[in-house]
Amino acid sequence: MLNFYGNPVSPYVAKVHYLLEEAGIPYKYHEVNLSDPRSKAELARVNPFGKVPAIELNGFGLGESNAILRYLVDRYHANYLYPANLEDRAQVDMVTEFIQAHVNRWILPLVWNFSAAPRMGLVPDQAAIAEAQSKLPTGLLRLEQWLSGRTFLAGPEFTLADVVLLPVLAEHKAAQISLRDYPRLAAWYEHASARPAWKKTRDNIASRLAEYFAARR
Ligand SMILES: N[C@@H](CCC(=O)N[C@@H](CS)C(=O)NCC(=O)O)C(=O)O
Repeated sequence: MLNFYGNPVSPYVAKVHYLLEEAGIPYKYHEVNLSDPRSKAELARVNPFGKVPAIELNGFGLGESNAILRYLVDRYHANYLYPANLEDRAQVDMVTEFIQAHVNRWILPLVWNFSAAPRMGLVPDQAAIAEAQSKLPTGLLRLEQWLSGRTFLAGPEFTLADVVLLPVLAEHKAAQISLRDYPRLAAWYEHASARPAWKKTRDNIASRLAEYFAARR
């Protein structure tokens, strides 16, 4: 059985969580308390970089969300998400890396500072908010342009590139981002978020988050 180490506050964890549901991979979830040294020591045995998400399968430990996603689709033969043809695969990788570096990278601090931190009684970092708000529109605009004539992010079918964006863009309201100026992206989001595996993941994360914040107030 695959062991999956996560924390409900992390959108990086949500990416792996969603892939597991999307591809129908059975797993056992372990919640990591990131402020407990014992919980982090256990995590470090699986991911030497000490971060969530992490997975362990038959003694093999792995961290870094995108590396985990690629490993899981290959290991569990979820081939529909990651084409075998080298050029098609490279396009999925290109879009995935762009999303990570120029979109998800900036949505994360907004979610944290506008939503998670206040719910945990922490003071939001205004400089991080300002930086993310200045950088994110360029990334969103490039994706908006890229989506011209496309239904999915990298090719004619739903792929890993879509998996990487969906759980993070799903936080756009928490991040105080309006999709009004990005109609193609809004249409993509509407379409992608109707997937049954995403609805299941979203509900699961919402209930874990509610418990998480209740325990910290
Ligand atoms: N690049 C990593 C980022 C993972 C990451 O930053 N995880 C955070 C939670 S969102 C974490 O584990 N923080 C705890 C720590 O750094 O001690 C990925 O894509 O998985």
